[in-house]
Amino acid sequence: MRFIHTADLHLGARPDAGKNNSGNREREIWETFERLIGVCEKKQVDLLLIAGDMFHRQPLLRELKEVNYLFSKLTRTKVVMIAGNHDYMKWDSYYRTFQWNQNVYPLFGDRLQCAEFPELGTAVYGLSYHRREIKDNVYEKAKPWKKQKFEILLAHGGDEKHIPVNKASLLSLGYDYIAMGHIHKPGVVEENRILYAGALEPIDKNDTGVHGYVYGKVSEGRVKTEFVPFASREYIHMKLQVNKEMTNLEAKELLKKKIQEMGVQNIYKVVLTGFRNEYTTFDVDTMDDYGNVLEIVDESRPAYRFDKLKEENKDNLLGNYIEAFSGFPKDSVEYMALYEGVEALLETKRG
Ligand SMILES: [Mn+2]
Repeated sequence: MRFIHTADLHLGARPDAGKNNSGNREREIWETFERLIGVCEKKQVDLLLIAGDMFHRQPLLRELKEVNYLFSKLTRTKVVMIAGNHDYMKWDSYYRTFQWNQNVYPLFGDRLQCAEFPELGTAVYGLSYHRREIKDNVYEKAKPWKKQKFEILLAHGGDEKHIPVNKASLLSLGYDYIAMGHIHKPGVVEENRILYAGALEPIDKNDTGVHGYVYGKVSEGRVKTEFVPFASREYIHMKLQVNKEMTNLEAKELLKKKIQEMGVQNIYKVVLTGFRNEYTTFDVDTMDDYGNVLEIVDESRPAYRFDKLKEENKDNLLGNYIEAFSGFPKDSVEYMALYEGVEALLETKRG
C-alpha cells in the first residue's frame, strides 16, 4: 500500500507575491494541487490523505466541482479527507451537501468515522471541525476500532485553540500512522508514525522553509515515510551582512548574487546587518532587481571612527562626549553608551 499525505493546501488563499507578481500566488496554489493529483496518478498511489484545511475559507460550490473533477480523473487513488479549522463544517457549508465522486471519502462528522479499504487491508479514521476552534483534545478517546490490519488517523490541530494534542496520547491510541495537519511547517512527531506534512505551498510570508508532501510505503505492516519537497517557491528571510567598505551599489549587487544562489523563484524578506561606512546610506528602494523582495529593512549601523570624530569636534559637546568615554573595551556598557550617544548627537547635529 502506498499513500500520499498532504494537508493545509489552503486553496483560495492569496499570499504576498512580490512586485514581479511572482506568479499569481492564488493561481499557483491551485496549480500545485493539480500537480499533486498528477503525481498520485503517475505513481498509482493507493490513497491520498488530506488532513484538513484543503480550503483557506468556506469553499465555493464551483471550487468543490473543480476539486472533485480532479479527484475523478484518478484511476486508482482513493481520496480520504477531513475538514480543518479554516474550512470547518459551517451550517451552510457546501461540504454538507456536495456529491463527491465514488473514489472520494470525506470524514466530515464531528465524531470519529472510518473509511474501510479491505482490498488494501487499511482503514482510515478521522473527524472534522464543526466550528473554528476546538479546545479539547478530542483525539484522546479516538482509538481505532480494529477494522483492518493497517489503521490510519487523519488529525488536524496541535495548538491551544485547535485540538491541543500531545505525542504520548497520540502514540497510546495505537494507530499505525497518524497523518497530521494544521502546522504549516513539515515536521516529524514520531518517525515513520506521526508526521505533519506541512502546507503544500507556503501560505504566508512567514511560512519559511521547504514545503511539500509525505510519501508513505507500507509493507508487512511497517510504514516508511519520505518527505518530498514540492512547492513552487519558498519564502526566505535573509540577513545580508554589510561592511565598512561596501558602497550602496555593491550591497545591491551582493543581494542580487545571493538571490541568484538561493533561487530567483523564491520570495524574500531582507535585513541588512553589520557596520556600514559612516558616510554610506543604502537605498533599499532600488535593490529589488528581480521583483521578488517583499521588504528590505536596513538595520546596519554606521562604523564611526571615534578618533577622527573627536578631532573634528574638539571644541563642542560631541568631542567632549567622546573624550569622556574613550578607552573602554568594545563589549562594555560604556562603549555602547559612547556609540548610542554619538549616534544621537550626530542625529541632532544633522537635524
Ligand atoms: Mn488549520
